[in-house]
Amino acid sequence: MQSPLRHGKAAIGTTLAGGALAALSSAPERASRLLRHRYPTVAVTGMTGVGKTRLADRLSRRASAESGGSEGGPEVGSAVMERRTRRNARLRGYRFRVVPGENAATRLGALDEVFHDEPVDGVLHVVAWGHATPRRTAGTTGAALATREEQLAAELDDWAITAHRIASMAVRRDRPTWLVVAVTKADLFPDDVDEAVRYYSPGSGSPFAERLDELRALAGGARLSIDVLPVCSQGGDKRSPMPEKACSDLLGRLELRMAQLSGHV
Ligand SMILES: Nc1nc2c(ncn2[C@@H]2O[C@H](COP(=O)(O)OP(=O)(O)OP(=O)(O)O)[C@@H](O)[C@H]2O)c(=O)[nH]1
Ligand SMILES: [Mg+2]
Repeated sequence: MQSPLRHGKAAIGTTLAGGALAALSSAPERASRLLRHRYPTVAVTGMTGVGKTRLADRLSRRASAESGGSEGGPEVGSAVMERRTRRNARLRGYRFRVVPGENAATRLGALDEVFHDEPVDGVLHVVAWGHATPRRTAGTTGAALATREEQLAAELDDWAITAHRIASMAVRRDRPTWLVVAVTKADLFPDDVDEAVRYYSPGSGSPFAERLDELRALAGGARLSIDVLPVCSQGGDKRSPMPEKACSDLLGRLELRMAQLSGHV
């Protein structure tokens, strides 16, 4: 027969072990909450050739391969999801997840990952007003050609898919999601930047805006914030209408807005 004393000791031992175990198992959760707070995850989406890899590389201060994405080439683009981390001096930043464009076999899995399996905190959807670099389907040869109208139509198809994913992620969670539409390659249409921004803005009546309005209605205004900002990842020389300095300024505005949305400032 056990003495009451021994019984009591055993009970204390169990409680202590239980407490230590609980502390151990909640530590990773606390760490991941802190990580999310300081380094929110950002999905970078958009059609192939639009400039996602370039922009994510600029935002994370990473040198890009001369043309095309770091992992892909100028003709086929990225093959897999790219991960980039931006750290600032105050131990804050972002974890970018660049979803490859529609010519990558891994695209659907990457979309599932960022919008379902490990839902991101914010979305940077990249568009280029029909100036996406035409890319041939992986595994085929010959130059890819596409008119601006065709690229705008392809961009719209891509946006319909992504907007749907954003809506279903936003309605499933209790905290708000942010979306920034980055209108990149502004150096290619320096005189039409305002018009391009209008095309992508909520309520402007364009086909893109109609889908954006639908998304907002589906997700609910309080659950989803939407910004539209022009940007460029590479500027021209000093005398060009969009020199490097102007591009850096636009990038700075985008970074400031992302910092506000993430509670970094
Ligand atoms: N002029 C100009 N060209 C750009 C800009 N950003 C990207 N590009 C060019 O556009 C092409 C496509 O850019 P990427 O960043 O590789 O495009 P992506 O969206 O990652 O494409 P996928 O990986 O296929 O999905 C590259 O040749 C870039 O050099 C920009 O701001 N201005
Ligand atoms: Mg890419």
